Amino acid sequence: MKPEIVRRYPGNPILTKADIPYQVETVHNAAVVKYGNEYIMLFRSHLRTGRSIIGLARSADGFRFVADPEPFLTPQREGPFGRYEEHGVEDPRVTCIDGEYLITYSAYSRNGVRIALAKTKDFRTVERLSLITEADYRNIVIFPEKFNGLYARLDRPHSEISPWSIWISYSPDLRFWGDSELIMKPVKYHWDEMKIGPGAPPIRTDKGWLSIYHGVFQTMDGSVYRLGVALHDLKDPAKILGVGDSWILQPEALWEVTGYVHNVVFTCGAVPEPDGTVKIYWGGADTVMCVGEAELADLVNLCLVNGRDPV
Ligand code: BMA
Repeated sequence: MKPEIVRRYPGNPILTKADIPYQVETVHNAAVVKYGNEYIMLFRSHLRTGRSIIGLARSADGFRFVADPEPFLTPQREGPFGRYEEHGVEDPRVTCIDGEYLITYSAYSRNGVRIALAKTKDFRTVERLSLITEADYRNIVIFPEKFNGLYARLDRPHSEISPWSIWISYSPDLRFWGDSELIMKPVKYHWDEMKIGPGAPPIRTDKGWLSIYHGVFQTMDGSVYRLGVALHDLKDPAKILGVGDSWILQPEALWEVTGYVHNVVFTCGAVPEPDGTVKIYWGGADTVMCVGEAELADLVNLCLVNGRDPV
């Protein structure tokens, strides 16, 4: 058998609802970052209301995680965030920049889905900063470095006219965002033809910023969520140097093909390691958390050799 570009950890799934000390129905779509000697995972969980909260788990090796006794972020009931979080908080992403950990997450309410930004220094307390989009955005990842003094993020607005594409925006203060530009689109009759969206916050490599994104393909049996890679210029992240033609991961394990939503692998985080590998974390079927390892150089190569057009 040919080796897979992403090697699944044999102990998958690494975190499930059975491991969580409070009542949840799923554990999925988690951000993972290194914090001191620990790996911190912020995961999404459905409650029995059908709405989501965000929990936290810790690990010494990136594979075996133990959940904290209480959830990390639950919908705020009052104030400016309360108005936009009443239906739940979902799919966190974490970026470390200037010693602070920035958390973006989807905030759902009767007013639609917006992206909220929070920060933490210690993964014990969390401070909400701002709602950084209007309605109809999901999947926002912030780059771990500034460009010409500006923060940069990959955006994913909803649009029927130019379906679910990836944009870039910049900000001087994390609050006001602009100079937005469309940089990558789904490709017709390709594995990512229906929707694409940023997955893990971009990872710096010597050839460019590696972005692991998700792509969706519509079948007679519903949508299939897979993962792919794109490479952005180190100095100008709006410039895409290449997009892999093939997916890097598709639902295959039992807990990826069946669960709360079948045929889904969905990433919100990946951790580069000093040995040139990267740990990629993904939710399986919106139900459990999984991890796999890949060589960063292989992922970069996939973008640069016979890639697909970005737009
Ligand atoms: C997307 C989001 C993700 C989810 C995926 C598959 O629209 O809701 O959180 O993993 O669908 O259900």
